Amino acid sequence: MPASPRESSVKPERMMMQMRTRLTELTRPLRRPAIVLVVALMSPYACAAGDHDADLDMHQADDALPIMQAKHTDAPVNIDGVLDETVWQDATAYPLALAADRARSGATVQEAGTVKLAWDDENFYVAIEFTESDIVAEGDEDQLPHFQLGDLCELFLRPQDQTWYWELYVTPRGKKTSYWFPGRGRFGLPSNFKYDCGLRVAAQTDGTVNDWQDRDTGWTAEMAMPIKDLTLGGQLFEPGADWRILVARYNYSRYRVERGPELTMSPAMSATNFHLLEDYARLRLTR
Ligand SMILES: [Ca+2]
Ligand SMILES: [Ca+2]
Repeated sequence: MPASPRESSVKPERMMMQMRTRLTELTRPLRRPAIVLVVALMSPYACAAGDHDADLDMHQADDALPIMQAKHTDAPVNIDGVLDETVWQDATAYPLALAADRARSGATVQEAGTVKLAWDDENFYVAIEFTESDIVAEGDEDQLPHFQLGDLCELFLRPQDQTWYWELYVTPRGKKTSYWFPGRGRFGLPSNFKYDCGLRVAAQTDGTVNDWQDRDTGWTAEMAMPIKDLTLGGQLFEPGADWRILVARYNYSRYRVERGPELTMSPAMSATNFHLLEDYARLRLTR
């Protein structure tokens, strides 16, 4: 458990701005309708219902949650944003989706993306591949509220038996941000945004960053979160450990008709609120 976050370069005015935005998100109703079950049954996610893994202490309420699998790798993962490692070729590609309430109203994903997961004895890894018409990344430092500054991949992780969770970013320019919340009820406090850890990220872009006049193709990225940071509170990070995960995307684009960025996620949530912890997928670590 990160008890003494190191100081970071977060600017107070930006911190306040992001706090207001995030608090607005949190005031949305927390709910978990049956639509989650429908999402859970869609490929490629496995579903906890019917799963008989004795290592997993399943709660009845978790049975409808999708599962996202991360396979162990013995080969090095080079965090360069290039997804040429064998582990990525073998990993399940989880598609980004809209939240279920938006999908029900007829909205469709404008620009597709996929998420892949892996782990080794040192790190938990995420690889993303996002189709992009307009790559935007106006933040040029780490530890900024990049969701207000451009395109973004956000990784959320939490141990099921605890209240705390992580929010970790990678931008198309390879910038990173690390937030840590002791619990949803302490969300928005300045200390949440001063968290520092060993997160490493890298990205590759196919297109021109911050040039709205042309049309871009996409970006890829890799994230490596040290397991020692995730397990400071005493949780295990190994097969059978009960962790929850969400990978989400902000996608700003000149070509988007609707106002503001497109928000997509894996797994699909019941509503577009990345702090709906109850909607996160169950992370299955396998060897
Ligand atoms: Ca790589
Ligand atoms: Ca974009």
